[in-house]
Amino acid sequence: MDQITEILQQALSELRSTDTLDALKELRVRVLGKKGSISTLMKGMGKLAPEERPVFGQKVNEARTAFETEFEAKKNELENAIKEAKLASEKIDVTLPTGAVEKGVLHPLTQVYREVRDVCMKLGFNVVEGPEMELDKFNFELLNIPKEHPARDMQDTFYINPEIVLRTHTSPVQARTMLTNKPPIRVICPGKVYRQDDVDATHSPVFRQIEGLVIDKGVTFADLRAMIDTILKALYGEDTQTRFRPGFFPFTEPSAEVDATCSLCKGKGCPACKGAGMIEVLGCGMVNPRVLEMCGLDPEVYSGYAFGLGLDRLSNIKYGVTDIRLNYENDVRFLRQFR
Ligand code: 2NM
Repeated sequence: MDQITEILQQALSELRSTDTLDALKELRVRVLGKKGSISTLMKGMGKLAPEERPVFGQKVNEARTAFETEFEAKKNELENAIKEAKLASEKIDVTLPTGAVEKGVLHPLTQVYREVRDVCMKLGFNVVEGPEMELDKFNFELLNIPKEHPARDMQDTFYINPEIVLRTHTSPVQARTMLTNKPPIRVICPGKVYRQDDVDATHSPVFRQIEGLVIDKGVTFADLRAMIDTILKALYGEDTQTRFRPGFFPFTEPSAEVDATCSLCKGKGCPACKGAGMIEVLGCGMVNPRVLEMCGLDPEVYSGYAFGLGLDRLSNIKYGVTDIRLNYENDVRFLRQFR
């Protein structure tokens, strides 16, 4: 009986001075394992008188339970200490200053798009989008671009099949809008358009456009002039002047090409405007009555204007960029400059 107490006290004292999980496991084997001190006690039971055995057995079991209870407590204590140490070592001070993080910038075409969109939306325009694969009917037919028009040539237009093209402008979105909405209509249609052009400094087979359309009773060329003036002043500065020259588009009559004061030299003349001080920025006109009629609107009741602008051209003029390809190459050295 004394031996049991002694062995238990010995085991418990070792347990209390153990400070690693490995040493703890090793101690457990030495005490409770097959050849452990407590197991060995049980083996010695045969030497006792039969009437002594139950008392002895019970005492050994109590010793085992006492050891196991303290063992579990010690194991928890060590595991918790390890966890605490790990948490302490992984602690992050979120208030410490960091190294400088470089922020991304909006692509110049996105910036110019948003500027034009915002000024139009303030004036009551809605943004409408449409499919990039478009029916010939919407891309050409309803816009008064007849079958023999050069724009329809395979050389200029990407055909998916004889009836479906990659849209060559966003005007088909406006034809769809006229067919499905009653005036007053005030929309801008932004998006990608496609033309079979060889890539060079001023041409890309895919580029971005915004077209605007206003239809109502009594809309005049003066309204168009005011609108174009407002957009170009918002984009290039309040001191920007505009000049309307006669032009031709099948879907507008009369049509105009618009020059703006060169934003780089403020009209003095520079390489960007070839010394002229003004530079062509967009096309526009009064919607051709034939287009109104084909799109389901009575030209005796309604009139309207439309304009179309290329975002690449507008952006390159604004920032003095001389090659359209830079807009599509995503060279960070180019993009970083639009902060
Ligand atoms: C331009 C120039 C002039 C235009 C016309 C239309 C529509 F659908 F109303 F007929 N949409 N866009 C238009 C007019 C586009 O781009 C240089």
